[in-house]
Amino acid sequence: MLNEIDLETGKLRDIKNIVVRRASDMRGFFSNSEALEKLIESGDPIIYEVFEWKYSSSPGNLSYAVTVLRSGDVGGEFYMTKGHYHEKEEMGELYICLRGRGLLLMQNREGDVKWSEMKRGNIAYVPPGYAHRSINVGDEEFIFLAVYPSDAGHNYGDIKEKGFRKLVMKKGDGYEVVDNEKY
Ligand code: PAN
Ligand code: ZN
Repeated sequence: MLNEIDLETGKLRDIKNIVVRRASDMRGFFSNSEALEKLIESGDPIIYEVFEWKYSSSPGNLSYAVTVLRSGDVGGEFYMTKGHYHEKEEMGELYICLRGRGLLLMQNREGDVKWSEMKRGNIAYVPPGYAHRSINVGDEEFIFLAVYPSDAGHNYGDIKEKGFRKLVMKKGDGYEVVDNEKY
């Protein structure tokens, strides 16, 4: 029940599950698929890793996970997580940033879209009904802790099909949030 996190690196002492997402796992998620294929051919780098702790999946329980999102871009679109709605859409989530600079992009089925800038110490709330994706807009790893109901589940299908309403692109030393023409 008691765990320990290194607040500098996000490293958890006890981990129940690790998910590694390489470029080849991200087909369908980045807008420039040609650039993604090139990246896959040039060594298929890790885009992000998720280190999860869970007590039980039964209703009423909470789980948490540290995500380590690498720095980079695919055809100008910053490295990001796949993003998902929760299978149980009425379930929200809490994000706490430990390191780096990121954005948390959120949208709901009614067409509302919003994003929060994330830096060390920021706490962002994902309300029920909002799909969420993290984007690394900095030049070091973006690391955050997420806390969510254990039975929330992940629905990636809708995002893979249509994406988010907005893309986060490189612009000079910073970023810009632009409309996703394919949405
Ligand atoms: C997070 C995410 C994690 C990876 O723990 O699952 O950052 O992102 P994807 O699941 O979109 O690949 C979370 O939101 N859990 O509910
Ligand atoms: Zn989630």
